[in-house]
Amino acid sequence: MRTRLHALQGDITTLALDAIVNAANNSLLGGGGVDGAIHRAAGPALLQECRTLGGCATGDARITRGYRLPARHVIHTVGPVWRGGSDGEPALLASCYRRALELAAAHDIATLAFPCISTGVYGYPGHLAAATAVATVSANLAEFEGVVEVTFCCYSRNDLALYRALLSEGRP
Ligand code: AR6
Repeated sequence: MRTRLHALQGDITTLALDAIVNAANNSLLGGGGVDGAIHRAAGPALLQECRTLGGCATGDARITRGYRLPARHVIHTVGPVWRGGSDGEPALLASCYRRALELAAAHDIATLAFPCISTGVYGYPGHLAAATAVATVSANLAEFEGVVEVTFCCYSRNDLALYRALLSEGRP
């Protein structure tokens, strides 16, 4: 079977896919990191649409158009703040990936890229977050046949190495 999971290093705002995922906060009204980069690249109409959504719970996701981005849609999800790992963080992070895939499938999105959710300002250790990301997407992809290709878009070389190792371990 064709591999449906990939990792690359780069700026997620440059990817011309059906959707990119944003690591947002509960307000969905923008912020720093990848959220700031996505809002800058999409232009002010993205913020206008986000204002109509009424925020988003941690572990949940919302979808908007992509506006000036090369991606057609943005799926905004809110990762957990890392508080040591025993405050439900792994389940909440897994829920971000799962909910984003559900929304993608519901909107006929075939190609989708994730950033390393929660691993910046929110402090989630990169290796733990990568393991949860790969395990969750791998476990759920069979259910969403329309989602043909998932890209893990790593900003750092270190994250790319983590994902490459996890993805090649999963191959026969
Ligand atoms: N493309 C891909 N990945 C990126 C980019 C980019 N252009 N820019 C940063 N990253 P963060 P969080 C990576 O802090 O930890 C915001 O203020 C970055 O290297 O963006 O979920 C929100 O509004 C890291 O690996 O998100 C929230 O308040 C990853 O994206 C809060 O930060 C996530 O880092 C969310 O924190």
